[in-house]
Amino acid sequence: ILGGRVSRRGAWPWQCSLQSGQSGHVCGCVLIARRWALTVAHCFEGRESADLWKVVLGLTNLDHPGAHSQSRGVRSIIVHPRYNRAVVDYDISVVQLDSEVRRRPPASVPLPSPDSYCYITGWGHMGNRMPFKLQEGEVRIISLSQCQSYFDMKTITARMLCAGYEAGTVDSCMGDSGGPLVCEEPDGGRWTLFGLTSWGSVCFSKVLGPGVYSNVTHFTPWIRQQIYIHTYLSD
Ligand code: 4AZ
Repeated sequence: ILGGRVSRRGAWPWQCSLQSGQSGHVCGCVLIARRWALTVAHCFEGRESADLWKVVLGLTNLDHPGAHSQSRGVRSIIVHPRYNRAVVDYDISVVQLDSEVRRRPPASVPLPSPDSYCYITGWGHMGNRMPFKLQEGEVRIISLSQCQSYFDMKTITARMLCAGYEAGTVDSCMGDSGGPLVCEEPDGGRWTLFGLTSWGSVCFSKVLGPGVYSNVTHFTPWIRQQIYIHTYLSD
């Protein structure tokens, strides 16, 4: 996250870190049920085997997991069958944990409201350094047509969502991928998951465009279907 600030411990309880044995933190992820998390498909490129991965929850400081953190193995990785690496379309995957976590996920019945307060969170690049402490940044949803106007070479599809901050001062960056874009209802009500950090031309630019997120609302039926299939129809 660029232009954000350090988050308070426990402020974003659904945020998880997707880690591989060799490299540690690779991507962000979001808990959506006690055994299920979402992330983006591109995190698994070239390493789709579940046993390479673990999911760590309740983390603030990557360097000091602490007593609040919980780690789970991955039972299955379900990459969207239409994921297209070249154009970063359908950039989403569902991750089944090997056992339940002791933490409640956010509400995930997305109903966008233009004046919601939205936040991105993650341990991604800050421009001059990688943080150990989870960062948060406030962003606004940008319309698809306005977003498309920044990108000549890429098409903004209905599977995407763009978000940024007026002068391009807050953005996601490398290492934030797969993490959440959540919005709070204007009256200070529930938090809803709208996006997963996916791509952008660069980090932090008012000229080259805002960050692009996978549009979770678009994928809700597919996510529910995968959870159903893997919960009730597989061994
Ligand atoms: C990345 O490389 C990345 N500013 C993530 C988000 C954005 C750009 C790049 C959006 O993971």
